[in-house]
Amino acid sequence: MQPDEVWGARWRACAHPLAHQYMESAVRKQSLVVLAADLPRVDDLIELIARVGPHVTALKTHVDMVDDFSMSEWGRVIESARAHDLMLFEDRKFADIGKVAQAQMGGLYDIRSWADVVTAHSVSGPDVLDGVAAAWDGVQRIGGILLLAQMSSRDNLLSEEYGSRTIEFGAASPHVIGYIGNGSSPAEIGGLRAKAGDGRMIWTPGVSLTAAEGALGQRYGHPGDAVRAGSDAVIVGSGIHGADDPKEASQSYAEASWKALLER
Ligand code: 6AU
Repeated sequence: MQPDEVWGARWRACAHPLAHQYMESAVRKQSLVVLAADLPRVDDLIELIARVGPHVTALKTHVDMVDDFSMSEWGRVIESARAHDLMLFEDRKFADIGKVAQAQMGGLYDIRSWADVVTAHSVSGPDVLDGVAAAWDGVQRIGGILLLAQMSSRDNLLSEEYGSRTIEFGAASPHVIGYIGNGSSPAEIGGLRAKAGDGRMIWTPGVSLTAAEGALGQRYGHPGDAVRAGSDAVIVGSGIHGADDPKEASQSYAEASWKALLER
């Protein structure tokens, strides 16, 4: 199967090379699953990648929650992700002025040197996007930004108007590959898709095959419903790393997401 047959207008309208890299990888693996690897130890991260790597397309990290972080230990995570053909996605949620976001891409974690994709909030205005991109530029790398247009957590403040303004920023920036949408609500995803058009992806956390609610206000919807409503990637954390058999769980999420893509 070729990516343009499977992805249709999304493949043709998304211009960013990393959007195509993601869509190709999803076709190779028959999976739209992004692993939210929210674990605090490098060895556990590497073990999880070894188990589920064949069934997921990207590794989403929160590098600042890793207890035993050092750049050399992190190198092992990067190496094992690359060995499993996973894009590296640091969910840093940059939200400061452009100059500070640029500096924060460096620092202790040196995110600019290894992340292919990062998240940003639009609350500070569009310059955060240029700050992040300037940091990648400084190390001669290209990366893509996902802007948070919606969130999955209950009572969040990202209103419909905020989402629309966020899409305006995203449409105007070549660095934005897509938006984070609320995976727990197919109606919200559908609304976001109508505004975002085919030229940007939507990646959705807040999905589970088994739970309707998570800890501390997290909400969940079915991954298949999210994809049918217009999501291009389902971000799954607890549903995989918290399962008795993470490999089997990753296969189930991959199947549900892939089947839904072929149906839409
Ligand atoms: O599947 P879970 O609930 O265990 O994990 C969900 C993951 C976490 C969150 O940091 C992230 O998805 N997330 C995000 C983003 C940007 O990925 C946005 C959001 O609104 N809700 C959310 O849970 O790693």
